[in-house]
Amino acid sequence: MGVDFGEKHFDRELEELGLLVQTAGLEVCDRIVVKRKFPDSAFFIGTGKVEEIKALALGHGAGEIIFDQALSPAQQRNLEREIGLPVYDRTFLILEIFAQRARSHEGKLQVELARLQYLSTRLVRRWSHLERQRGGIGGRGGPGETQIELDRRMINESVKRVRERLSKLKKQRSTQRRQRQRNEVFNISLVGYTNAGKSSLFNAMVKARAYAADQLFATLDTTTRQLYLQQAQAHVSLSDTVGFIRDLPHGLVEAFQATLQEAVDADLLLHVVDASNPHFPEQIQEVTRVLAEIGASDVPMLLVFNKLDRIAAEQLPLSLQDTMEIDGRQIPRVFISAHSGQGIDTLRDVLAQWWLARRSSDDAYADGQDAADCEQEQGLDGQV
Ligand SMILES: Nc1nc2c(ncn2[C@@H]2O[C@H](COP(=O)(O)OP(=O)(O)OP(=O)(O)O)[C@@H](O)[C@H]2O)c(=O)[nH]1
Ligand SMILES: [Mg+2]
Repeated sequence: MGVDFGEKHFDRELEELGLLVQTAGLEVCDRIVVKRKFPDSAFFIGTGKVEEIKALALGHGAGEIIFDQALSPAQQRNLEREIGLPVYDRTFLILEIFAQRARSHEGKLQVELARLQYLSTRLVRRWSHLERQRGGIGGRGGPGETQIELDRRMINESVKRVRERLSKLKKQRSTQRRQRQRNEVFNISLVGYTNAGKSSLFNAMVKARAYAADQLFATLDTTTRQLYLQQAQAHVSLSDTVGFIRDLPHGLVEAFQATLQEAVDADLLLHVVDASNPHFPEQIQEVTRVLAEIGASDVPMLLVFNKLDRIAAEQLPLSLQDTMEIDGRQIPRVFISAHSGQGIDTLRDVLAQWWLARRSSDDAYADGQDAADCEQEQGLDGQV
């Protein structure tokens, strides 16, 4: 179910929502798109449409209704009551997928935290009918309210516990990261919209076998491998990370802070883009936005336009290496295909050049520091 509010980048075919649904292990039996000027406060859509959906769902024997947009707890509840089926929104679906996919201890904790937070915002109003039904009898604090209080407290306690465990893991992670920094290894992080081909590129570059699949959020945990740059005769570390998506639930961004921290601390971001996806400009914007949100806007970036093999001949770029402007910055760009391997050698060359330039600027900086220290010492000596 998609509601078109006339926004520029509305996904009319509900393609991405369909992929999310499949990734969650469900099947799409129908797709409905309606136009509205603004959301109805009670039902999000008009009541006529609600009836129509109800009839359609019955005809298909559908098990649930999923909205592409975020519903308020009240809208969700009203729709469920009218249609007689569970009604979910995109946020819930994304959380569900993350819960199914999480493998590592840390990943599971992060998802749990995000789900608890999502739940706690719904809880009060979910239970409000109880509050109204029974709460009035004995004045304030009827059974409904007590139930809410109890559930609330339980959730808050769980949130606290999970947070504590996560912060321990975060410390371990930062120790590992410091170790890498001490070893003076440059860190390169793959970032990008989900399904762009980050894991495929990772596998192609380091001959690893990270899970790559035509699913959204195939990767949830960070994997790091050594990457040898022949031209620079140096090793760097390359990390494959979780993908981003439009309207990434805020709770998830917060919960995945530790995983996303990898990007913030990287020396270079390889922003992988699915160049064959017609929505790629919006996807780039979304990734840039999340990077800003987590504080990674200042990390140097290289755009990697992937899936070159799927671009029609007449749309192929003139040059496989150029720059692209994002938010007023000229970002170097390389076109590749993680599948056919085209452009990967060029990417390696670009990385080696980056490494050499970075190394020499670091050396210059270090020399500068030495000189400054020297001067300072001399100055001090002079004073003494
Ligand atoms: N045609 C083509 N398909 C590709 C290419 N690179 C990746 N794919 C496909 O795109 C899909 C997603 O690839 P992944 O490597 O899992 O993408 P990802 O960015 O790691 O995705 P998430 O981990 O889900 O965020 C898979 O079906 C890949 O086989 C490419 O160069 N060409
Ligand atoms: Mg992946």
